[in-house]
Amino acid sequence: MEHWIDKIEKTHSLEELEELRVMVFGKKGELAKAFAKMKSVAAEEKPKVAKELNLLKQKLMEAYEKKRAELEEMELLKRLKSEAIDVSLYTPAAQSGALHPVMHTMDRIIEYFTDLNFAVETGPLVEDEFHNFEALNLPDYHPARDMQDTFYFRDGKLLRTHTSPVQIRTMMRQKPPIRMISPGAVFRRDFDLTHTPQFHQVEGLMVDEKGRVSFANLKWILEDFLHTMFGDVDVRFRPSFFPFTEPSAEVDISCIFCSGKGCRVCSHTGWLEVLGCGMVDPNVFEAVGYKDVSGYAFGLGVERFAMLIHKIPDLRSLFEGDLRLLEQFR
Ligand code: 2NM
Repeated sequence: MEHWIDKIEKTHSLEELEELRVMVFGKKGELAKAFAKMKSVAAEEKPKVAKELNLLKQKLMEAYEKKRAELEEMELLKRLKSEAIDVSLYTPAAQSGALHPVMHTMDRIIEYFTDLNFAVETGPLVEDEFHNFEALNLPDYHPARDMQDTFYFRDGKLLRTHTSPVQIRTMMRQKPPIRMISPGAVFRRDFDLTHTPQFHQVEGLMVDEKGRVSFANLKWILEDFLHTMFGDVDVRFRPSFFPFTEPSAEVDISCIFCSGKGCRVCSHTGWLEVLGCGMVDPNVFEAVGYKDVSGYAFGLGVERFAMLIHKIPDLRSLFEGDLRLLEQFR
């Protein structure tokens, strides 16, 4: 029986050890057989034989446990060694993506205004006529509400044609003062060389007690904004019309392609139109239940900004998904 201890001690793997365990300690194993033989031992010998046998069993168990711990430790070390990763190994850099130039431009615009404590508000893309049109002083006979320009659903809902409904929702939810921008996707039934049915806008709104927000404030912030975005350009405000602002203006910068001398991009005018703005029309404030306030609002198209900033000549190249365009913005 003693030779089993020797066998256990000379084992080299956990599998071998398991085989030995069954042979020695199993139901029909060596120990079981030895204990069975006790029956034929003379009565006066029994205590002595039993004692020896139990001692042997204990030694075998100890040898087994010791060997098992040893082999498990070895297996673990072997596994750690084989699974180790050499972090100094060279691998080619993983292909990294990048923001689409439109989203990168959007982020820059948002950053300018959040730095001035404007809140960023968002709203649903599927809107109703009240938030998209009526509250914005666009009566139902207004051409902008035509099926030709707006994507309508059968239930009368529509895809928002601008982000202004977010201003309406924000004003109806909060009291003045309001200082917010609404970046996001908008939709119009317009698809040609210079228009896509989906594009992106950032609009802004500032409202406070009557007399505290002026056209001069609007002029200052938009001039500062355009200098931040386009550098050292001339800025001019041209009187214009929007249903939701009075007075209204469109804002031009001197052409960044020809420095205002006149070229194909600026139709030989020397100017590029980049923004619309104005003082919020009293009818809009009435629609949202605001009294004795004044405010300015403005809106811009992000795709146009992206094209001007990066001098991308063709709108379509922004949406074709051509990696040669996108790789330039990594
Ligand atoms: C523009 C131009 C001028 C505008 C107005 C409003 C609101 F909801 F406050 F009345 N939001 N945005 C606005 C004004 C937008 O985009 C060319």
